[in-house]
Amino acid sequence: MNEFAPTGADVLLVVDVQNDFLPGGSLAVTGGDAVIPAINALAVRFANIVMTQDWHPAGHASFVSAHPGRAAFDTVELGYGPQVLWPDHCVQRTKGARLADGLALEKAQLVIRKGYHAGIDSYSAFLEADRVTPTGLGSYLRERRLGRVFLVGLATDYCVAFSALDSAAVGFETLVVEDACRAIDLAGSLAAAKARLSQAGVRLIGSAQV
Ligand code: VGL
Ligand code: ZN
Repeated sequence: MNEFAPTGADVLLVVDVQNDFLPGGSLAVTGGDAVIPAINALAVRFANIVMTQDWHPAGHASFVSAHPGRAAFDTVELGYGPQVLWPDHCVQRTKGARLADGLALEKAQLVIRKGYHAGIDSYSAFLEADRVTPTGLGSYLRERRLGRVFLVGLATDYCVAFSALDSAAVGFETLVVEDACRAIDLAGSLAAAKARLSQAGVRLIGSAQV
């Protein structure tokens, strides 16, 4: 029996597969659309699917437009620590914030929205960037007795990596399906994220292994 074959206690966590992160979007991830068929193929294997949706109010603190004089991808200090300034993206109720049309995820049971506090970003599906405000996902998974967390989506080095690190930190066995993710890769962020994931015991696997 393949050790990575999903069981009824496993969950596929589909991170931020939204129009703004796809080619043509305001924060397009190179090759971002390639994750869609990979995720659809994986989804067939899972009984439990949860999705996340980056969901910012206009004027969000992570938006470069909220910091006159700064450039996109600069880092500034906010109350909770360093924050990369992103092009405005995933604004609530815009087309860019919508989940990608090509996802065949009618089985998904929960959509966790994150980043909706105007002054706090949230790369992680579990914990906002202040590192104390929970999204509720950890309790949801525990109450449903879901154990292993398989992550896919966008972007490998930001929302997927931060979600995977927090998943492992709260005690879930955690796996990232690498070929069903794509990275932003800002100043070495992909290599740094992969090192942190390995250090935290998160397994990096391929979808052919699942
Ligand atoms: C993300 C930057 C800003 C992501 C979200 O989904 O990885 N990255 N907001
Ligand atoms: Zn965001």
